[in-house]
Amino acid sequence: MNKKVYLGMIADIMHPGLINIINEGAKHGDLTIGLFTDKAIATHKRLPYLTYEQRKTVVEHINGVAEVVPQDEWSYVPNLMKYRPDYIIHGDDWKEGAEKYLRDEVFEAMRKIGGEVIEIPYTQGITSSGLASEFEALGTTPQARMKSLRRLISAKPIVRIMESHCGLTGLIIEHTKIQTPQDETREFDGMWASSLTDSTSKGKPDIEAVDLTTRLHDLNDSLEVTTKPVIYDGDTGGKVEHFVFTVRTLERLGISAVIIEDKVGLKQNSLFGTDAVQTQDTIEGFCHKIRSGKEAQVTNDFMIIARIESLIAGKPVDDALERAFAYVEAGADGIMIHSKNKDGLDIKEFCQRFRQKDAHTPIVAVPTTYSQYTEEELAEWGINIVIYANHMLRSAYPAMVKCAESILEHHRCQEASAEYCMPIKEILNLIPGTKK
Ligand code: SPV
Ligand code: MG
Repeated sequence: MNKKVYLGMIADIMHPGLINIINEGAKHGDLTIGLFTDKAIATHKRLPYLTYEQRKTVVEHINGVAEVVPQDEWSYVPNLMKYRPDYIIHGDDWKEGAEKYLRDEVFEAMRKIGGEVIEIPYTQGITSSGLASEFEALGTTPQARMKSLRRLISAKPIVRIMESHCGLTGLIIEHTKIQTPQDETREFDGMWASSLTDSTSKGKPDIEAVDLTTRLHDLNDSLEVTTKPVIYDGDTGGKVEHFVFTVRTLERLGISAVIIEDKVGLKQNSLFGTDAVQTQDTIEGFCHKIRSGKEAQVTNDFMIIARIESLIAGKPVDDALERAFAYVEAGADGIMIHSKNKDGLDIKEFCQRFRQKDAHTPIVAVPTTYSQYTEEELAEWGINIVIYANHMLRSAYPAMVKCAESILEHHRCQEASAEYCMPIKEILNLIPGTKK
């Protein structure tokens, strides 16, 4: 019987280095490719450009590949224990740095099953991550961007969304990354086009006074310089007759989802809670809006998420649940439950009771007031998307005010520059292409 060889790969962008390792692996026996699933990748890197099925189609047609199996964890160990290969093959680039612990685990697992680790010299001059950043620089298409939110929801325990209100905040969300000791690259998954920050950055109140055309004009600045998905804050969605046009416009631009709230009349920001008049729509009225929106959309990828304002309006969790089930029945692709309570217990109760009856419909939460909970805790309650709804603007504004006050106080900008400003050199180099 032929020996069994295992090779784990993501195989998003094929290049000669990967073909080289496949050829080397096949020399030792029947080569099984452990193809990383979106779920395995999502906690460590950005999702690949191609879906699992697309990557599988490519890989299974490469000479020397006997079989393709899913690798559902970042660690190789579960699959090694399951398939018990005689050999695992890997590039020798994992001897140092963040992947070293993966290598140690693999040696230990192969020792247990009586197999061997083959390390081959890494192909110089070309890497998947190098190609991926070149790919990223090329940008995206509306369709690829739109689809990516659904992929992220199914791949990740919780999808992390940050508010963006201009091209610069878009860039921050696109590129800010931290590396954890567990070799995990943590970054934001996408952007929230907030009505509050879109209005505030124009010096206008958050009462649907800034019209759709104006907001989309500004959103285009973020779309120009990013590839990540966008969730659009659609306020009340306006009149049903208008909402159907909004859906198509957002879809055409490659926005992944619109969230509309079940309020009628003059919309006031939810965080006023019962200090403002918050009139909720009837269940029938809002279901009609959802249904009309779903009928209007062209693709299967776009999502209409129903936002429930019961807790904001001082009503009980029971009211929110009754609405949630009705909205899902009407076709909503997700539920956003909002509250301004500080303890978050109403949200937790809602999620747990909702999940008893509905295991799959994505739940979105905006923990502006109950910010003490970590993403892991929110995911535990059953939440799929967390939105940090206003943090880019709220962090920038106090810094700008301090800078302005400092100049007034000192009659010059030396102190302000030193304390509140980034160095000139940094701003000149911030945007690629500034210097020709
Ligand atoms: C927004 O960001 O505009 C929202 C969330 O709708 S909240 O401000 O909490 O209502
Ligand atoms: Mg809003």
